[in-house]
Amino acid sequence: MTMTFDRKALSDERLVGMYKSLLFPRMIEEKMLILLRQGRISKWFSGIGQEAISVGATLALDKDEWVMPLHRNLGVFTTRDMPLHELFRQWQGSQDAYSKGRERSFHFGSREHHICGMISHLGPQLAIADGVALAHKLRGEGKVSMAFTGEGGTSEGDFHEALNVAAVWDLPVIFIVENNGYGLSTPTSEQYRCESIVDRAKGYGMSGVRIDGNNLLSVYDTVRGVRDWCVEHQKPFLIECMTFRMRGHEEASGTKYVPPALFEEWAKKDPVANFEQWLMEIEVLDEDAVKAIREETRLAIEDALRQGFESPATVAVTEDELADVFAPVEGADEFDLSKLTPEEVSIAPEKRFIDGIRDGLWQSMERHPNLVLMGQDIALYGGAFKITDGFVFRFGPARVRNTPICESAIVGAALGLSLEGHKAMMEMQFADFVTVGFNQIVNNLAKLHYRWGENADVVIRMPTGAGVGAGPFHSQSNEAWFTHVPGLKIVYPSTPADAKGLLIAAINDPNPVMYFEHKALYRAISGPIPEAYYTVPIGKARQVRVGETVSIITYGAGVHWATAWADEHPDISVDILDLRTLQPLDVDAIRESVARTGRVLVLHEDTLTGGLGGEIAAWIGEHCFQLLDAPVIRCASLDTPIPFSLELEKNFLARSRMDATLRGLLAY
Ligand SMILES: Cc1ncc(C[n+]2csc(CCOP(=O)(O)OP(=O)(O)O)c2C)c(N)n1
Repeated sequence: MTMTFDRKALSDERLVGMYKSLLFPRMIEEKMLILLRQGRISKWFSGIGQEAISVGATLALDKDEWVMPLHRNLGVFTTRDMPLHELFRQWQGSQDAYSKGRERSFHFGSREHHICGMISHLGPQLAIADGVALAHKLRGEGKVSMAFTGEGGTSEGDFHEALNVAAVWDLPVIFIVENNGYGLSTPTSEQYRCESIVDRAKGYGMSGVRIDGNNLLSVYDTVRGVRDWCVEHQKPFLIECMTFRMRGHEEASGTKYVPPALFEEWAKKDPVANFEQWLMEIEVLDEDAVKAIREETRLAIEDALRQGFESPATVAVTEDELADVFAPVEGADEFDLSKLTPEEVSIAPEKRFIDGIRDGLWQSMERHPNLVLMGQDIALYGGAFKITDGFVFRFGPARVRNTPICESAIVGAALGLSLEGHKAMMEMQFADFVTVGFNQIVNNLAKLHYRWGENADVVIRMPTGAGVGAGPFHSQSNEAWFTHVPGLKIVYPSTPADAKGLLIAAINDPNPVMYFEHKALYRAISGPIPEAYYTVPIGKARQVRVGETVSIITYGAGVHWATAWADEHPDISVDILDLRTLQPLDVDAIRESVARTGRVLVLHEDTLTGGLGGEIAAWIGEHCFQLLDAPVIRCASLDTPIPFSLELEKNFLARSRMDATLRGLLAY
């Protein structure tokens, strides 16, 4: 035997229970390999040889502590007692499985089991654990969260961001690195230069330890001790578990690149065989008992498999597919502005656009004690645009949180907060910087509900747009990057009152909402803002003017350009529609506007090609063709990056071509 075990105070019964937990995923996997060869399941990422990590670590946590597993962590799912027949259904893509056939293998989670499903991108899992741990910390609960990564995944920026945030915020998170020697075919020598990954813990101001990942009792004892330490000291911890991947990256990809001697060496360290042998040596089990346990496990697997394969055939129902993209919104119209009494509206003082955002955020913080704000410099400094100035004094630094410069981790943390029943608002310092948080938004937040029914109660505020000579990286309009992604709601107010009401509605909505706020409007636009707490419904456009000659369908700064143009041309009857929400679009309002005029200009500050205007024009072409007297015309900004010089920027912006474009449309 190559391994030594220290049972400490574990009873015989407990040791046998742990053996069963370890054996179960191994025997399931052995069965899966047979099924794979028979073509009864598709892809399989094997964790054979690594089971002691998943099983030991999960056994060490309380059952209501969230785990963020990856593709080789079957042992997490089985140790959390997820019914095996339901797991089989998941792997077959059955409609009655956890992800209703929409996700593969381990890309799903279960709130009941406190398991958060991975996305393929690996690293994003880590920051979700930060958010969960933050929720525990805010509520003073003695709980941890635990996230897994392979050594390959530690090369991702997400690893750095998540560990750094956990350290800076003193979050009780356990980060487990399963160092199995290879990331697909890439050996550790081509993955990192440090001697061991745990050395990095020091760089984060974090404690860490490297252990034998094949020794079940080492893993269990270490993680249990670390768990208690994290709870007591309110700090994160890094554990590097040394192990080996005994099969290919996935079953179809082979192992040619692995020297055969390594397999021989690690076969001797097999976690199941060693533990089993030791239990026999110390006479907790004998050969008959082992045989009986194996037979009992085999029968349980066969039975679950039979049940799993009894699943009815998948029937695609388009309405159901579409309905699951978003979580249902309850009580959406409870505080609808249109229901305010005239007195409430009439006492509305004249305020700036920025005040609308600020008031909406302030009242939401009062209304939702579980709402947490996160962003760079948003606390004492009040944010780059001073929207949260003073918030920290009223709501405290726990709920108004400065963040390190790490957009991806903060979006991930927002999702983690949501898993634990919080609402989260993240302020992008500039909408341009969303690029470094893009993956978390479009792949994690957006797809979550459709994939496994969880909701991401997150609002991301996006200070956007040009007009202030700020150049290519502080002026972009990037809403179209997100309108294309199913699962995100996109709001874009243009008036102070809408800014407040739409922000409150976004925060009340349990789905991820991107809230675009045009920086050039912050202090340039004023209007009445009712003092009351109210919402402007998401998905409803605003008829700015009713006209007969030409429709201008627009949003954001475009609304003000259109209004100014109409004021300058009192002889032309202009119909102006402010979309307010870009996803979902208020197609009824669009149709009504087209019906009134028969001539449509779609106007936006975003660049032309691939902008939302193309989508609106296509929709009008498909649905309102007979109402049109002229082709739908788009007026958008130039297909170039946004230049810095004010002259160049003016030329870039759609507004500079608006007059000529409208004249062309009217003359058609
Ligand atoms: C962002 C991203 N890049 C590449 C991949 C493809 N890929 C999937 S798993 C994997 C190897 C991961 O290695 P490691 O983190 O060591 O985990 P292991 O598979 O060894 O358990 C790669 C390259 C991916 N899923 N996501």
